[in-house]
Amino acid sequence: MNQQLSIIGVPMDLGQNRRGVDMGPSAIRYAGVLERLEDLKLRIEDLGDIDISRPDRHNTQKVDNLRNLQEVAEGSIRLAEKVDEVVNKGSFPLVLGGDHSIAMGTLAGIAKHYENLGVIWYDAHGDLNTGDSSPSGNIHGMPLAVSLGIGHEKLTNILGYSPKIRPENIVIIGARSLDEGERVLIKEKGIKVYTMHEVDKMGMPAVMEETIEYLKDHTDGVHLSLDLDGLDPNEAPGVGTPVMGGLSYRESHLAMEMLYQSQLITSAEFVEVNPILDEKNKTASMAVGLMGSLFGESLK
Ligand code: HAR
Ligand code: MN
Ligand code: MN
Ligand code: MN
Repeated sequence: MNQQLSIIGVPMDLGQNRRGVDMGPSAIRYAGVLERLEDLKLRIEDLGDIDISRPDRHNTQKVDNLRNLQEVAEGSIRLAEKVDEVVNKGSFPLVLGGDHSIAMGTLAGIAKHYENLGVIWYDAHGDLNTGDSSPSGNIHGMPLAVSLGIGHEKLTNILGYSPKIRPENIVIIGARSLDEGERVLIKEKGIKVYTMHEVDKMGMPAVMEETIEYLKDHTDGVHLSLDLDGLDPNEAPGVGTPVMGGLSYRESHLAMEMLYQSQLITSAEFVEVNPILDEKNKTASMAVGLMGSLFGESLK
C-alpha cells in the first residue's frame, strides 16, 4: 500500500434528504483520524474540504427525478479534480463523506488512471438506481449505476469520460435493501453481490477470500467505497438510511484487515456518517477504527 496519504473531506448532503451528513468529515476528524493514521507511520496530508454549495433546501427542484442535480454534479466535478491531482502525485486518496453521491466524483478522479479499476462496494444498498428506477430521487442511491455509465449525462460524464468502471470489476458486500430496478441491473450486468444472506452463510472470512481472489487477477487497482450503513445500525446508528440486520464491527474490522493483507486497495472512501443521528460520535469513531484496520493497525 502507498505510504503517502491525502485526506479529502466532502461535506455533501444534497444527494439525500436528511440534514447533518455534511458534518461527517468534521466528525471523522474529531474522532481522531489523523492521529490514528499518523501512528501507523503513514505520511498524511489533510487537504481540507471540497466546496459544496448550500442551496435553499425548501425550494429545490427535481430534474428527471434527480434531486439537486446541478449542485451534486458541480460538487462531484470539484472532488474528481482534487482526487485526480492526488493520484497524479502518487498519493493514496482517502475521501471522507458526506453522502454516498460523492462516490461518482471520487471514481471519476481515480478511474482514468487505471485500465481495470476494481471496486468494493460495502453497503446495505446497491446504489444502482437511475432517475427512472429510484423510489426517492435521491442521488446517493445512484452512484454505482452512474459510474457504470448508466444515468443522467451530467453525472455519467464527470471529467468528460464514461463509463468509469466495468460491471465485472465490482463486488458488493452487505446488501440487504435492493430496489427492483437494482436487482434487474445486477442480473443483467452480472455484478458480483454478497448479500447478508451470503455473509451469514459463508462467513466474512470466506467472503473476503473470494472477493480478493476475484479482483486480484483482472484489476490493476481497487477502490474501497465503504458506506457506514453497511454496518448494523445497533452498532453504527449515525447514518441516514439505516437497515437492520447488518454487518458487525468485528466482521468489518476483519474485512479491513484482510484487505490490508492483500495489499490490493489503492484508494478508499468512508461515507454517510451523520453526527446528528449518531450517539456520542460512535459511528465516526467506528469509521476511524476501520480505517486503522485497513492500514494495518493491528497487524503491523
Ligand atoms: N435504494 C434507495 C434509494 O434509491 C435507498 C438508497 C439509500 N442510499 C444510501 N446509500 N444510503 O447506500 O432511494
Ligand atoms: Mn499519536
Ligand atoms: Mn451507499
Ligand atoms: Mn447505504
